[in-house]
Amino acid sequence: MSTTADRASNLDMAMDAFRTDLAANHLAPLWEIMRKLAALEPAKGGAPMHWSWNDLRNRVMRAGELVTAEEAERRVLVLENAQFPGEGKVTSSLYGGIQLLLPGEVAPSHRHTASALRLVMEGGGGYTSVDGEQVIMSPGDFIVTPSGTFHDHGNETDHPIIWLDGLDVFVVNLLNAPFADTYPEARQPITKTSGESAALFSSGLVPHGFTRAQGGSPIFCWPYSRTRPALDLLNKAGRVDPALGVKMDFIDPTSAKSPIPTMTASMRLLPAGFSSDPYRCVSGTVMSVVEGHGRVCIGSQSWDIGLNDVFVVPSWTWSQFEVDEELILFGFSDEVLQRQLGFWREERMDKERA
Ligand code: 1HN
Repeated sequence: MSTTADRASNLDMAMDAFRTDLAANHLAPLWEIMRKLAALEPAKGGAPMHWSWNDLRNRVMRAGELVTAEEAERRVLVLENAQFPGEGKVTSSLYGGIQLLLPGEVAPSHRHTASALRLVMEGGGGYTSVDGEQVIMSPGDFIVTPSGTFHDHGNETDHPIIWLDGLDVFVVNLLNAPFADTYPEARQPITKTSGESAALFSSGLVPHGFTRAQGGSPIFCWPYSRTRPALDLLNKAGRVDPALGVKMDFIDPTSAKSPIPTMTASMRLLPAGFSSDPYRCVSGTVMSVVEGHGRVCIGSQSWDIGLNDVFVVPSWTWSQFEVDEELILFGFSDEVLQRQLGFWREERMDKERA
């Protein structure tokens, strides 16, 4: 006579055999992996991260002694989230890196499906050429190279130029849509005057009869000399969100949308003495300090933050800021993509209740 225990062990053995048979036939029982596929809430957004500018700068300058921009194609130290070693991911969906161009160097022209955004961290006067126009870089400037546009970078100054890159390569690769090629020469031909795209599309004017067609942003640079006074004025006007401070998103003025369809980039001002309400959202965010000094708490970790430090607030992780000296923070995330897909969620904690 079979006992309950016998029946249970027979069932276990049958299930083991079934599992083996399924695996051999490229099938799997959903009931054993369902929660992995449809988690109760985000848990794999990466770890909170912080890199100090001193460490980043020293190491990227060391890379400058060991490899040229031309040899490397792009001389970049990839920001790797500790939860994704070896994957080149700064968050679960985004790529981030620190790029160096030494005096006289050119990073040769190429194009790819992935879009790139940049925040200039150190050294004015270098350029990125996009779509036949040299875009001059100054610290704090936000610059984009839309999907499929040839782009090369050059430094004809006497000082190093360093910037933060963000790319949507993992989104492109998830969809298995990557294409890339190189321009036959290191520099693409310059067919436009520097500032031409800004004058055409970014001064509250558009060429007579212009209508927005498909395609990427027609402007490539959002100068800090315009961003900074706007944040200042809005701060003085009292437009300070208790969690986010004065937060403004970069847009393509001809579409009022993010200049890159997969990534949102923002600049925010947190006033001196500000203590933010804790905030979390589903978009893991890479941030860097453009000015000022303070402290950030991300999940259970906390760091002092100062000029050009880079840190990561992972998806659905609480962050909170304490400000000593008025902070200007740059950030980029996949927010626009998640909003478009209907996935967007955010949550604020009222400090009075926290
Ligand atoms: C790229 O083209 C640049 O153009 C930087 O500066 C980083 C990372 C992966 C793929 C392409 C650039 C990149 C990249």
